[in-house]
Amino acid sequence: MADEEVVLLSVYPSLYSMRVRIALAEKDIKYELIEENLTVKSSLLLEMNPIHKKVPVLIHKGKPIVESLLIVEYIDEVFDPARRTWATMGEEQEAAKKEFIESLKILEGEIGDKTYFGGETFGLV
Ligand SMILES: N[C@@H](CCC(=O)N[C@@H](CS)C(=O)NCC(=O)O)C(=O)O
Repeated sequence: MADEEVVLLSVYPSLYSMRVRIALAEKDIKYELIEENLTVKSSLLLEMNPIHKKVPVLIHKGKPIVESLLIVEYIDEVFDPARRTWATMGEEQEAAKKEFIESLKILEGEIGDKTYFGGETFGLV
């Protein structure tokens, strides 16, 4: 599964960290949460975010992603079932296909007879 080896360096009152935790929860991604103490930063935090030394840091398969907005974008792209339908093989790919088809059914149900999600004209939605 793509959610193997996901670690989040976080700190409780940080809204930036919460943003990432919400994205992980929405995608139902299992991860290890490591709560940092920002007065005594861990060697892992300093290694994974050596320039800014800030949380949140998402570590996926040993590689760090920093900046909460970029992390959320990364989560959306990498853990999207559409990507996993071509980026994986075997059982994981089959599971991704099923998940993707279920997502499309939800979208089809929502769009109904409209031409676009936002109505009859093309727009941001
Ligand atoms: N732009 C960053 C901001 C991250 C940030 O400011 N994190 C704070 C906690 S809320 C931090 O780690 N501060 C430690 C420090 O400044 O030394 C993001 O969106 O991830």
